Amino acid sequence: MNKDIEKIADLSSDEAVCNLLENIEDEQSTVFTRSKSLKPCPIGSSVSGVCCKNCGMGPCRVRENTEGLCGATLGTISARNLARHIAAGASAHSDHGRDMAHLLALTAEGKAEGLKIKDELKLFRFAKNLGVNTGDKSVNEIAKEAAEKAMALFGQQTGALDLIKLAPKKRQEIWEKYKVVPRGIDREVVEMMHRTHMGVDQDPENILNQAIRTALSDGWGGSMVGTEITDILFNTPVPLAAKANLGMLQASEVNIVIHGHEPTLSEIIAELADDKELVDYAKAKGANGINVVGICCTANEVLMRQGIAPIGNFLSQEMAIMTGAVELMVVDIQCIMQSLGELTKRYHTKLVTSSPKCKIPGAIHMEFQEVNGVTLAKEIIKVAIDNYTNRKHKVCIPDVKSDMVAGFSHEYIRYMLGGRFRESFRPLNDGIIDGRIQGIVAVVGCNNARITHDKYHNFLVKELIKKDYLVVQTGCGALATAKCGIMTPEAMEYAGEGLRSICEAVGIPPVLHLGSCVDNSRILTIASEIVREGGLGDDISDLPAAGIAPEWMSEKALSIGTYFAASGVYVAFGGQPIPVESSEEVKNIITNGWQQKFGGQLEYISDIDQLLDKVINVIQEKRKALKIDIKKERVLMDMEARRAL
Ligand code: SF4
Ligand code: MSK
Repeated sequence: MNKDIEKIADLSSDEAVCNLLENIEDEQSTVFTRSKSLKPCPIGSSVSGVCCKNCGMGPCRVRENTEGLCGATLGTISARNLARHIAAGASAHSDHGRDMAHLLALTAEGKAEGLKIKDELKLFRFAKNLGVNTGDKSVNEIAKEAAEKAMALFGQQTGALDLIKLAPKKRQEIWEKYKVVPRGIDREVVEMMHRTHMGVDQDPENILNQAIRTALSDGWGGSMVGTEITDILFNTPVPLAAKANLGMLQASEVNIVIHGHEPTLSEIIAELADDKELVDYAKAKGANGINVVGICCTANEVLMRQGIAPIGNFLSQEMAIMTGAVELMVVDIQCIMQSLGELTKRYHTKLVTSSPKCKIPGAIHMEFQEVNGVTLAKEIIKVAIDNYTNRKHKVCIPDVKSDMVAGFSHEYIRYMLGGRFRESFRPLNDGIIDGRIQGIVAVVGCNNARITHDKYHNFLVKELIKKDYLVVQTGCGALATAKCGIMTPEAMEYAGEGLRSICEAVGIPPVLHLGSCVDNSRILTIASEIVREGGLGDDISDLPAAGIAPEWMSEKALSIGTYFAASGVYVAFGGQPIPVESSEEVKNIITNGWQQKFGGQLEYISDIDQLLDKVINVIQEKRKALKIDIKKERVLMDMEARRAL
C-alpha cells in the first residue's frame, strides 16, 4: 500500500484508522486497499444501464431503449432491482426483530438464561399497542402474550400491522388510500420477491408500491418490534457518558470486541466483564483486566445501555484486528466483512461466530441459544483470556479517543424536555416554531469504502448544527460523529445561537445518538409524537425534518430510506448512487411520484454541498408552509405577562 499520507487521508477521516493504515505491511489486504484495486461495475451499480439476473436467460445488460430477452425495460429492471434490495434490507431488520420477540417469550417463561424483563413500564405500553389486555396479569404473563402477538405480526395475512396505529391519523389514511398498509411482515417480503420474479409485475410504479409496503413493514413492524423488545429486556436508554475510537483498546487487558447487530449475547458479555472470577482468571494470565468494546450496531446497542466503548464503525472492523491487541472478536449478524476470517489468521485474534445464521470460514462457531446465554458468554470470555498470552504482533493501538454522550430514547427526550411530572415534546415544538431550531435532520446509515470514511457524515453534522438544525443519529453515522468529538454537550459551541440556547437550557448535545440501525424506528416515533404535540401540522410530511444517508452501503439503508419517504420525509442519499440511477422513469417515480402520493421522497445527490443545500431548502419550504419561516424574537416574560398567559 502506498504510504503517501495525503492518499491515506483520502481513505478515511478517522485519525485512528489513518494512523493504522500508515503502519500496515504493504501486502496487507483491507477494504481500503481492495477499494482501489476493484472498481465498481458500471452496469451493476446502475450508473450506465442495469443488469437483470432474475432468470436463466440472462444476465441481461439493459440500457435506455434496449430490452432484456423477455422484453423487460430499463425502468422495470431498475424498479425490480431496487425492490429486491429493499426486501433484503427489510428482512434483515425484521428477522432481527423476530428473534427479539422469540427471546421475550423465552424470558417470560424463565427459559432465557440470565435474562429478565428490565423495563416493565415499556412492556405495558408495548403490550397495549399490540392489543394485549393487561388486566391483573403478571409481568411475565403480559410479556408472554406481547411476545406472541409480536411474533404473529410476521405471519399475519390480512388487516394492518398493529404498530402502524402509532403513526399520525392522516398518515394512516394516506397509506390506506394508496393501498400500501403493511399486512404481515413476512407476507410483504415474500410478495415482493414473487412480484419481481421473471414474468410477474412489470409496471415500475406498481412494483415500487409493493416496495413501499415492504419497507413500511420494516420501519413500523420488524424494526420497531426489535427496538421495543430490546428496551424491555435490557432497559430503555438514558444518557450516559462514554468514549469512542480505537484508543479505547487496552494494551494490558484482555480485549474482546463485539460486532454485528444483535444485542443479547453481547449485553451478557459486557455485564460479565467485571465478574470477579473471570477478572481473576485474566489476572492469572498476566492481564490487568477484561476490556469489552464494540464495532457497528452491536456496539451501539450495548453503548446505549451500558456505556461500553464503540471503537469504530463499519470501516474500522479490520483496523481493530490490525492493532494486534484484540484477543477475540465475537460477531452475530449483519455488516460483518468476510475478510475478517483471513485477516484474523495473520494475527492472534480468535474470530467467533455466535448466530446459526452467520458462519464465516476461518471462525470458531460458538452458537448462542437463548437457553445458554450466560454459560456461553463465560466460555467465550475464557477463550479470549486464554488467548492473551498468544499475542504475536507488536501491539499498535492508536492513541485516539473522544468523549461522547449516547443513550437518547424518545421516552428520555420527552422527559428531558418537560421534567418528570410534565414530560412532553412541547418545548421542542416551541423551539422549532420560534426558529431557535430550524428543523430536525436524521443523518444516519453506513460507511462506504468508495468514499472517504466518515467524511460526509462529519461535514453534514457540523454544517447542520452550525445552521441551527438539531441532528439525530443512529448506526455508523452516529459513531462517525462520536469519533470526531462532537457528540458531547460541550459541542454546543459549534452550534448556531438558537440551537445552542436549547442545548444549554436542557443540557444536551446538539447531536443526539438514538441507537442502532433498527432504532431508526425511534425517529418514526419521535416524529409522530411531535405531530401529536401540535403546532407543526397534522402529519409527519408537514414537519421541518429530513433524512440523509450520506455514506450508505447496506440494503437495510435502502429499506430505511424508503420507509422514511413513505412516512412523509424527504430523504437524500449521498456517496454511491442508489440502484436506479440510469432510469429517469424510476427516479421520477421515487422523487416526484412519491412526493405527490406520500409527501416524502428518495433522491440521490452525488455532490455533498448540493445535497446539504437541498435538505435545507426542503426544510425551509416546510417552515414556509407552516408559516413559521420568520424567526421570532425571544421574549423574556415577567411575572405579569406569565399570569396573563
Ligand atoms: Fe433477462 Fe428478462 Fe431474464 Fe431478466 S427476467 S434475466 S431481463 S430475460
Ligand atoms: S452497522 S447497516 S454499516 S449503519 Fe448497523 Fe453501520 Fe450500515 Fe451496518
